[in-house]
Amino acid sequence: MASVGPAFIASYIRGQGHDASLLRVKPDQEIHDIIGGIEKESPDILGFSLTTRQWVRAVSIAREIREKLDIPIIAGGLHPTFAASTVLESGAFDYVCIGEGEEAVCDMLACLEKGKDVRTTGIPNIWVKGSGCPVIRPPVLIDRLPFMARDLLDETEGVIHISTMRG
Ligand code: B12
Repeated sequence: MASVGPAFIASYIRGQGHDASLLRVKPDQEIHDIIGGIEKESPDILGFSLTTRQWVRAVSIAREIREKLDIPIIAGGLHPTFAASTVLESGAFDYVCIGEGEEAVCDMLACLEKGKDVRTTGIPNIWVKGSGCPVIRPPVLIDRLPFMARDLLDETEGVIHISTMRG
């Protein structure tokens, strides 16, 4: 399944001068292999894109990553949107993105880049562990968004993506 949400975020943040890469975790992938893949990219921040059925495994992977790597982790996608406080209470994630992530992630990266505290800055859609629910942005105007970064999706066959809903 193509990771449409992350590919849209990647395209948007690349347009603002950031780098982005995608690590697709396979169903039977060992934790040391996952961590090796992260170390290879050496990111400043790690994001998990999650639906509810991915949650149980994702939280255990995030906990193992925390033990081995000192890196902030943000969770986004449908499950963190529907169950933000549960995701933060798990202790495995520093931030949750509620709803659409393009502008929220970009604002967050700008904040971290300036060495500012995301909690006190108050970024709409970004819930920081231990603080209150953030202000939620109105849906983005999709015509203003660049199309998703298809190079991340590792598609080997001709594929056409059609998304009939978002936001
Ligand atoms: C298209 C779609 C599908 C397509 C997926 C095609 C594909 N290539 O991905 C198909 C038809 C295959 C499908 C299948 C299923 N789907 Co579906 N699907 C959708 C739908 C309609 C749109 C998803 C989408 O692409 N949106 C567009 C992108 C751009 O938005 P997005 O993914 O939400 O990402 C944004 C934000 O969430 C956020 N974000 C996402 N990831 C991250 C990560 C980080 C770090 C951050 C900061 C932010 C962030 O930023 C993104 C950009 O703004 C949603 C409903 C909806 N309106 O969201 C249901 C939905 C996601 N599906 C759902 C379900 C249940 C399923 C199935 C399990 C159904 C089934 N029983 O088989 C399967 C699972 C398939 C799988 N292998 O995972 C549920 C998930 C519920 C939940 N709590 O998790 C939803 C929400 C529908 C519903 N209301 O029940 N689905």
